[in-house]
Amino acid sequence: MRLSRLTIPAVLAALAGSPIGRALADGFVDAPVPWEMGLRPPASPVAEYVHSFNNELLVIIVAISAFVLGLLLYVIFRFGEKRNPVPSKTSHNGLLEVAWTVIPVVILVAIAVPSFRLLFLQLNTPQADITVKATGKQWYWTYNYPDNGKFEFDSLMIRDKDKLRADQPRLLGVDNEMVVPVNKTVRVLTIGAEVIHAFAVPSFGIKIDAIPGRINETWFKATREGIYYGQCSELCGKDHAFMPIAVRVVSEQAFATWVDEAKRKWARDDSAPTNFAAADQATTR
Ligand SMILES: [Cu+2]
Repeated sequence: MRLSRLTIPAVLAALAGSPIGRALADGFVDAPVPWEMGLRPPASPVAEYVHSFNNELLVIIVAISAFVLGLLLYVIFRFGEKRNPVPSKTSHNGLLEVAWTVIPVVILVAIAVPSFRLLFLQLNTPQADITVKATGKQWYWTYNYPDNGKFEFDSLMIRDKDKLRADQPRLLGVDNEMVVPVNKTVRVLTIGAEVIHAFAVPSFGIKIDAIPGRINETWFKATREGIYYGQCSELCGKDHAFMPIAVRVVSEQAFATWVDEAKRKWARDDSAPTNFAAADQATTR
C-alpha cells in the first residue's frame, strides 16, 4: 500500500515528462499508460458497445458474487453447530427450487440479448466507404487499398528505439502506418500469407483471424483522429510479439493527400507476383 502511494505520483510525473505523455497533450495517441485499469478508450461504435456491455456484465457478476458470498456467510454463522444444534430435515421446497432455476435463466437471457446484439453489430459490415486489405506475414503486415489505387506497402515494427517518433511507443511504433479517414466506415479484409495471424485493434473493438487461403472481413468506424495500436493476436512464430498494427486516423483531406503520396511511393507492379498472390495460388491449387 505504502509502495503504491509512493510509486503512482512518481509514475505520473515520469509519464508527464515522457515522449508519450507529451504526445497525449497534442493529439490522441492510443498508447498504453502505466497503472491503467480497464479497457482501451473506445474510438468506434463497436468499441463503445463493447465497453457498455463489459460494464453491464461487471455489475451483474459483482451482484451475483456478493449474493453468493452473503448466503455462504449467513449459513456459516446462522447454521453452525453452536447456533443450530438440531438441523432441519427439510429436503424439498417447490417454490425455492423453481426460483433458483428460473432466476439464473432470466439472468442468462438478460446477458444473451446485448451479447447477440453486439455480435451482429460486429459481424454485419455496413456499406463501406473504403476497403483496406491487411495481409499478415511472418512477421509484419502488408496493406492494400483496393478502392484507392494500385499500391501496397509493408508495415514493420521500428526496432531501433532511437528512431521512434515522439508519439510512437516502443514495440508498437511502425515505419508505415495504415491510414484511414475519420468517421468513415472502413471494411478490413484479412488474410494470412503463410500461417494464421490475427488483426486486432482494441480501441476499435476488432479482432479477426488472418488465415491463409481465406479472406475474413471486419469493419470499424473511427470516431476520433489519432493513432491507434493493436497487435497480432494469434501465435504465429518467432516474432509474433513484434508485428504491431498501427492505424493513423486522419481527416478526409489528409487521407486524400496521403493516398496521392502513397500511389507514387508504393506503386505496385502487377507483373511481379506478391507474396500474397503466391500464397493465394498455393491454397487454391
Ligand atoms: Cu502474426
